[in-house]
Amino acid sequence: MRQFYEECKQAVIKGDSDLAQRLATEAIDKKEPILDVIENGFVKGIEEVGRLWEDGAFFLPELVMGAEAIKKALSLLNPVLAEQQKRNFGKGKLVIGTVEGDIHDIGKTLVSTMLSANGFEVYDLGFDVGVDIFIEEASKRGVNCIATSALLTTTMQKQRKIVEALKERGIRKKFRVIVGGAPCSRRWADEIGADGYAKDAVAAVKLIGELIGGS
Ligand code: B12
Repeated sequence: MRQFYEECKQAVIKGDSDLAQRLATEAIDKKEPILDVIENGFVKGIEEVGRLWEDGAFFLPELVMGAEAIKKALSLLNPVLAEQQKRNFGKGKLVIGTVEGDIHDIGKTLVSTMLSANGFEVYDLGFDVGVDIFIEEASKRGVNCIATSALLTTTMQKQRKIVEALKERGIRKKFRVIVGGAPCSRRWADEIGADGYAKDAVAAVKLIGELIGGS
């Protein structure tokens, strides 16, 4: 791994927000490919924090500090990422959010940024978004897709609830429903009757482009 990416990774593992911000600024100044810096540097750091936490080597404060550090870096990098990735092949409109009970929003925001950069009209509803809010906002905004993020095995059940609620209201066919987040999979999407799953932000742009890009 490039030394610079390693430094970005370590800044997140150490939970050092100042260092993460300095490295993000350096990446911008040096016109680094921002998606690579995010995925090969900062995201590798938060994944390692997650592993250390799972192993019992880290406790909640370290998890929170790691999350703070990557969020600080991304607050600087996301706008530049949007500029670097700017393309205009998307025509679709969508709402995106992290499901109710779940406050993990780092990956969701990355997906949202990439979709906006690729020309989609994105309404980011934030995190801890209730089933009814997803459906009300999607109807109100006239979107063709509801994209949902879930990072917990408990909260991913809300993705099923969204599909069920759309069916109950007789409006399932109006929207493509996409699922994402670490515990999700193609199999999970099939099981709950969603229209698609993507493993990361790049795959999400491709998938959503295929599903609603031409509409
Ligand atoms: C950072 C983090 C936190 C931060 C979140 C900060 C924030 N604002 O997001 C904080 C510290 C707050 C946190 C809290 C908790 N966390 Co946490 N957290 C993580 C951690 C380490 C990283 C998540 C992350 O940001 N990854 C980086 C991003 C870029 O990746 P991503 O989210 O997966 O997103 C990518 C893809 O999944 C995809 N994607 C994401 N969303 C979408 C949506 C669509 C539509 C598509 C197509 C694609 C897509 O594209 C993204 C970009 O590539 C994970 C471990 C892990 N490896 O996932 C644990 C993890 C998710 N957390 C966990 C837990 C248990 C918790 C807590 C319950 C801990 C506690 N006891 O309080 C709380 C829950 C709070 C809540 N109610 O939500 C567990 C979940 C276990 C489980 N089986 O459910 C994990 C897996 C850690 C572990 N190994 O045990 N956490």
